[in-house]
Amino acid sequence: CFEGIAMAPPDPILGVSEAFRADTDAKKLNLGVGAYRTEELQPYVLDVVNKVSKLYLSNWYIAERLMLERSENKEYLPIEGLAAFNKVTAELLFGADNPVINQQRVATVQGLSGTGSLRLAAALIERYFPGAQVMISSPTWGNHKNIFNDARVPWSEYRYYDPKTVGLDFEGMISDIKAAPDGSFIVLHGCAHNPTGIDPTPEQWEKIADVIQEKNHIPFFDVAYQGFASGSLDEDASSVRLFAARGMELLVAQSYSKNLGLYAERIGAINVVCSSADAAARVKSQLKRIARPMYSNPPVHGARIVANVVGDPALFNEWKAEMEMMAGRIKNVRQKLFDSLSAKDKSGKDWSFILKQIGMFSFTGLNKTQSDNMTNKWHVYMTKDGRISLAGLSLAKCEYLADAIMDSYHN
Ligand code: PLP
Ligand code: TYF
Repeated sequence: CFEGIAMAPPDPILGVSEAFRADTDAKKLNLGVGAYRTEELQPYVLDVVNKVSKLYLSNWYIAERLMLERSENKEYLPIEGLAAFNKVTAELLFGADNPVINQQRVATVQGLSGTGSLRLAAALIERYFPGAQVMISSPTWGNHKNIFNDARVPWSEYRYYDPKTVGLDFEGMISDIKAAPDGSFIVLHGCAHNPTGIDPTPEQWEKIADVIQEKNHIPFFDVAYQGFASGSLDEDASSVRLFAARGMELLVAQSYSKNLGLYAERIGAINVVCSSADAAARVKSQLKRIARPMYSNPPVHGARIVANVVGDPALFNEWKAEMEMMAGRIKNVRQKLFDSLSAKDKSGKDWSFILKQIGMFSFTGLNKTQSDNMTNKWHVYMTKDGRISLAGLSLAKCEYLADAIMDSYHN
């Protein structure tokens, strides 16, 4: 009975890593998936995570003793997740003194990282806002479409990227959000837009909030890079806080994959800001009802790591320093790539858009044929939309990458 099932296509991002692994050339470079690497291009476990995880992982009897001291065991978590995690995650996002927190207007439920949290929110939309339109940016992280498709939530796109300037099509964005039916859900990347690396300016965020408010739309933030974009947790949350300060209802999915390097732990949350504490309690009860038949309750390990890092002032400061270090390394690589491209390109092309982009990714403006040349001739693995992950690049490889881009771009 399974004979009739066709082969599914590979994921356009994760599939790039498979192709990379199969390449035997020593020069190969994986700029496909957005995952942080060191200057030596090795995966990085944050020191703070090592410190906290060692309580559970390293030495069996020390771990056992510490867990007993902390009364930590492997019992099921409640459906909504670890209370200490849910508290700190909402506070990190909004700021501990934010009125939405003090007034208990946020329904926070631990999710299976950013993806699982988005999926819970999509199910909430499907159940309680039947027929509502979700608007996503063109382009966006490819999984957004899969998530809304599988949740049977209709979506359409608003203009975002302008290929002429390799910048933001702000007029297009505003007019498409205006044209959406009243009460649509507008998916916004809180910071470090994936895949373009292009974020609105603070003034543009205000105008976006104006239009969303005028139209009674509901902002739906995807925050996968808090602290990782600018190096500051507060600065990267400023878009979300701007909307919350206007008293708007909104949704925010959070992920700790990138900023704490907890990719495989699947730790994140969905936060729904409501207009009253009473509504927040009801929304939370419904989110739990959605989670229950999907996966029953979330895993505990990542939640404990986040709660312990944020709950300990020394570890929290250490985390912030490590995030700044990671964000700083990416900024240095960005600068070096720009310098190398500008020095090599005799055509007078302006590459400064690379410096204006923020976060892990850079949209190079390379088309599919050019991206294919990058991979086939230069062994540089990247997604076909022209995105490169600067987190997978070292200073030492910038010259090589610039040569590859020059060859692909001008030939
Ligand atoms: N949303 C965006 C825009 C992303 O780039 C990612 C990937 O990092 C995610 C959500 C969710 O990733 P995860 O499920 O690993 O938290
Ligand atoms: O865009 C990226 O590269 C990251 C990682 O299905 C990722 O967000 C990519 C694809 C995917 C899950 C995570």
